[in-house]
Amino acid sequence: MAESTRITLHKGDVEIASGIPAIFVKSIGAVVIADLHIGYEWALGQQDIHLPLSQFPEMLDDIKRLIETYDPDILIIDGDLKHEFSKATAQEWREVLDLLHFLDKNIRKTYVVRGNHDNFIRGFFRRYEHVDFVEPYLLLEDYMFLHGDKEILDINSRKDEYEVLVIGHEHPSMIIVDEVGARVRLKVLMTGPMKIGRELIVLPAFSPIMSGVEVVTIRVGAGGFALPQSQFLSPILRNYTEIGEMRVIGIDKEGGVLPFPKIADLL
Ligand SMILES: [Mn+2]
Repeated sequence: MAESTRITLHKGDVEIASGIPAIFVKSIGAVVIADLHIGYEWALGQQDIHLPLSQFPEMLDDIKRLIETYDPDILIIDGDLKHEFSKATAQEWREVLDLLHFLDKNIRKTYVVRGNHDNFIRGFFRRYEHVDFVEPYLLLEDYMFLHGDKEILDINSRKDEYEVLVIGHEHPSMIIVDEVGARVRLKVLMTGPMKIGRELIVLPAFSPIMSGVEVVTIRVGAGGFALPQSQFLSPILRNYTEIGEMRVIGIDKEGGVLPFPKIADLL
């Protein structure tokens, strides 16, 4: 993993971990990740796309590295802990249980915020003392953590209770094409103002095999283009932001943390 400049957001309270798609929120001692999609390989397998390896060991290693780096009191999984499971295989359920067991033993408190893929798992959480399942969002200090697949009234009606909304769901990524046509894909975190006077942070997918939505494409020396506002997955990005005003920050295991200007200035 590359060492790189640490980028901070929200008056220095949010730090971006070098190379791992996660943030650390200092005021609440929390590492925040989103979109693990455990079991995605098996869903692909149903469509006869067979990946050689499970993504799970890499995600567990990344979580261990985040714990070593930040020694967090809290881990927040901001939705889509798992993907869609067929009932045929037990492997994906085992991975979910292995992860929850590990978190229960190693972190004082884990919150799993419900994502649109997190069906049929509520019952699992009863067996863990230090892991809670919350829906539809979690409010802690200056922050609201919400998965982001749905717009909810509380974003507006409770806006005096938070300053920063943190979502996942979008899996943002960026494509850079150089003069000879080489393409690089980077996961990106998006951040910028919301029309209701709050800040938004959109986390990239924690899953190493989720390629992501191409939010912006930059052709070196020839300008770039952005996904039209109406084509974003999350209604929060579609309805509460001006996409051009959002900034993207690349997060890459080899490249580290790579800040870019706001999208309007990249085009
Ligand atoms: Mn989702």
